[in-house]
Amino acid sequence: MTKQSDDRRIAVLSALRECESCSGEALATSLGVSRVAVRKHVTALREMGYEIEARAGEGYRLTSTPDAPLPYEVAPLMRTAFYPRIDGKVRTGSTNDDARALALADAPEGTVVLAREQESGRGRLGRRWTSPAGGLYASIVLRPEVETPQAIVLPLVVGVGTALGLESLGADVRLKWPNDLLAPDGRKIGGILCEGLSEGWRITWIVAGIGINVRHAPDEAPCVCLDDLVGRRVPLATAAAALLDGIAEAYARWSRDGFDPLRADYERRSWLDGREVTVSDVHGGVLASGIASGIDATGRLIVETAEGPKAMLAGDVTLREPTTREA
Ligand code: BT5
Repeated sequence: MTKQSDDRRIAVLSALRECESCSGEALATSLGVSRVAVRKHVTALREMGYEIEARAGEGYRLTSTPDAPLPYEVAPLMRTAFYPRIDGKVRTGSTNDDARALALADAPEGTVVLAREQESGRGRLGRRWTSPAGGLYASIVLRPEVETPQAIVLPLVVGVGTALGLESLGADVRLKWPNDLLAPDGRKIGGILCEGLSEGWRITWIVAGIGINVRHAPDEAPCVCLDDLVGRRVPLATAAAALLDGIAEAYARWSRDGFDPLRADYERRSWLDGREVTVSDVHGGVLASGIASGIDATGRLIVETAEGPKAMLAGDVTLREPTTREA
């Protein structure tokens, strides 16, 4: 859709918000478009989930706005100007797949895909991300100007940004290296999945995907939802705007100053520090066992093992305590 057409759709929506009942003709005249164009915009808005009644002789009436992270709801709530394009859907397969397709089609940095339900949401290593309606699923196209190995820290940067966003809504969150968001009691509220393409030392694109349980806590390993954490119903558009603002802030700091200055922000929220952990590789092989003692300047997890400190670049972390939970 062109910018002009998008602006007209927003204008149709604003007009519908302001009048009890607007005739197609009045809308067409005030916006300077044909009645056919008005009808097309109304159809498109309905497809996005807006309920718009059309009565013969009376015109159009907006009867409900969906609780969904739709661009026309999210954009006015955002502080940042980082995101040039926001696509919002009620339902999709995986926002990471949608964002990847946009990245491959040269979408600029900051292009976002949002949804409130995913049919095939995924976690790391092909694991499933349960994505019922009422969650927030977001994927952002990033094109960081760093060498490929430096981007390994991106899930942590996005984690800090996500925490900033959820905290602005009143949630107390912790970060579990490398990509989990937890409540202080260890229940999982969200996760981050970064996928990308590089050419040698240059990153072509990275899609940062974030899944947050907002309305419901799915029937998974101990998990929690945002509404329960903050004790009120958070509209999905509000949650999306807060998330995107938080991530834009952390990403801008990382792009400018690198990870080191963000390290304190990560460690302050780190759920693992001081706990006995086992870090495993993709096949379940143990890479390190000991006490997690922090994150280094490049984002690696430091584990104090019997043989001395070990710095972990990647892996799954389980606790070696009675509350052991899978990542
Ligand atoms: C993650 O993987 O935690 C990353 C999840 C990223 C999801 C987002 S949603 C938007 C974007 N589009 C996608 O398709 N994906 C991204 P991992 O660390 O591998 O954790 C997966 C594990 O978390 C599963 O094996 C379950 O144990 C658990 N799990 C699944 N769904 C959950 C949920 N909704 N809430 C809490 N835990 C969940």
